[in-house]
Formats: sequence, structure tokens, C-alpha cells
Amino acid sequence: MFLFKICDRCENAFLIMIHAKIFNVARLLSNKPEGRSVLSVIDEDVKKIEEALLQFDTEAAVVQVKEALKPGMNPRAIIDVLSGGLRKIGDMFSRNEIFLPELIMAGEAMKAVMEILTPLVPKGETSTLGKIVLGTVQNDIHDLGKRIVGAFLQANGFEVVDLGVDVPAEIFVGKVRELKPDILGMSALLTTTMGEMGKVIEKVKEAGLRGNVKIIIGGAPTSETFATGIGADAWGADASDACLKSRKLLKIEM
Ligand code: B12
Repeated sequence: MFLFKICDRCENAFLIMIHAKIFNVARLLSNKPEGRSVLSVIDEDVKKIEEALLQFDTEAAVVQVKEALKPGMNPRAIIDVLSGGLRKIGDMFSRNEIFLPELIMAGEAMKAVMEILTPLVPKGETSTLGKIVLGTVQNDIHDLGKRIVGAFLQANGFEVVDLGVDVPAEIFVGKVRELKPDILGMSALLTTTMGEMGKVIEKVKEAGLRGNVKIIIGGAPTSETFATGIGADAWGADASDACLKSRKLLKIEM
């Protein structure tokens, strides 16, 4: 029931957005599938995927994406359309118009879809915005929020390397050295583990890598004040804010 309420509320905004996006998608396509016009093919397929995402139905989203992948179809086009949808869902969460279960389900659905689409995006078209290494700090196994943040960042065009949970400071430092990310993102959900983020920042400094990487943190017990206190460059309240702040950190136009 609740899901239907959500869909009702955002139906108009979504219709406008989907159609604006569809126009762009059609423009991006290089090959025209036989029989139907490019626009009608994309229109129908994308609507079905978007619907599954809006109903937070991972299984249906995956099925629809596989169906939409026709010869000549650029997967980046599908990602572009769905990112808009996910951004909207994130904004709705920020405004308390939807709640945690929906956000988690949408994040999971998007993650599943991205796992299919990302490897298919032609080289040179992937991850144009920057590389982000993400992880939940040591002694903390909460990862739902971090996974949602990761899915949103990826959908917004960042390359995301997720180190998982319970990540020791040494691993964060090693990965910063090895992968040279633009941003290091850390998550903590426990008051007993949030201090670990400060330790990681100190170790990144000691390793002489602090000048090379921006650091963003997040997680329920953290705050802007806490982030500033431990020397992070930014704090993200939620997945949408994580995208916004990451763009700001890399001075990417909004
Ligand atoms: C689900 C959950 C669990 C699951 C975790 C499953 C998983 N795979 O993640 C399980 C059951 C395993 C679990 C275990 C424990 N949990 Co727990 N858990 C929760 C619960 C209910 C929800 C957390 C969650 O997923 N929220 C949903 C996501 C979407 O929100 P979020 O994580 O805050 O993330 C958002 C933002 O914070 C932000 N964000 C998050 N990370 C990042 C990172 C960056 C870079 C940015 C920019 C933004 C960002 O964006 C996200 C999306 O909007 C919370 C209660 C609560 N209301 O938070 C307790 C809670 C966090 N757990 C708690 C506790 C105590 C524990 C345990 C110690 C219980 C125990 N005695 O064993 C263990 C700890 C195990 C460990 N070592 O980590 C306490 C913490 C209390 C405290 N003050 O520290 C809480 C608050 C419950 C409570 N009220 O007591 N937990």
C-alpha cells in the first residue's frame, strides 16, 4: 500500500523527468533497431525499468534491464535515465517523503542493475567524474547506508571501489596509495567506531598521501561538526548529499 502512495506522489514529476531523459537517450543512440522507432523502443523499455525501480523491485528491474539491452543500445543511456530516477528517490528521502525501507530497496535495485550495466559501458565512457574508495571503518559491520551511497555515486558517474566493512586503517591507506582515488569515503554507524575515521585520516597524513585525496565521511552518529573536528573535507548526511558534496569536492559543475 505504502509503495503505491509513494508512486502517486511522485508520478507527475517522474513523468516529466522520464520524458526529458528519454529525449536525451534517443539522441545518444547510434543504431536504430529494426521495426520500431528508437524513441518508442527506449520509451517502453526505460519506462518498465523505471517502474520496477520505483516499486523497489530488484528482480523485475534486473529482468527489464536484460530485455532492454538490444543490439546497438548504449548501456550508458539506460544508466543516465535511471540515475535521474534514483536522484529523485534520494531527494524524496532527504525531504522525509519516503523512508528507510524504500531507500534501501531502491539502492539494492539500482546496485543490481548497475552490476549488469557497468561492465557493458564502452571503455572511455565510464566513470568520468572521479574515483571514490569507500569503506566502513574497523570494528563496524554496518553497510546498508554505505552501499546506498556507493550505488548513488556510481549512478551519478563516479567510479566506486567498495572496500566493504570492518576495514582497518592500514587497508584504507594502502588502497589510497595503490588506487590513487580522488576521494576517500568512510562510513561508521557506531559511536564506538566513529573515532576510527579520525585515526584513518591521521594515518593517511603520516603516509604523506593527504594532499592527494579528498576525504568525505558519513553515517548516522556523525555530523558536519564531527567531520570538521577530525580533519575530513566533507560530511554527507545521506546518499544525495554524498553525491552533491563529492561533486563540490572535485569542483564539478552542478
Ligand atoms: C541494520 C542495523 C544493524 C545490522 C547491520 C546490517 C548491515 N548489513 O548493515 C546488524 C544487525 C548487523 C547490526 C549490528 C549491530 N548493531 Co546495528 N543497527 C542497524 C540499524 C537498525 C539500521 C542501520 C542502517 O542500516 N540504517 C540505514 C542506512 C540507510 O542509514 P545510514 O547507515 O545512516 O546511512 C545513511 C547516512 O548515514 C549516510 N551515510 C552512511 N555512510 C556514509 C558514508 C559516506 C562517505 C557518506 C558521505 C554518507 C554516508 O548515507 C546513508 C544513506 O542515506 C541501526 C539503527 C538506526 N536507526 O540507525 C542500528 C544501530 C546502528 N546498531 C547499533 C548497535 C549497538 C549494533 C550492535 C553493536 C548490536 C550488538 N549488540 O551486537 C551490532 C554491531 C556490530 C558491529 N560490530 O558493527 C546501534 C548503535 C548505537 C550507538 N550509539 O553506537 C544502533 C543505532 C541501534 C540502536 N538504536 O541502538 N545493526
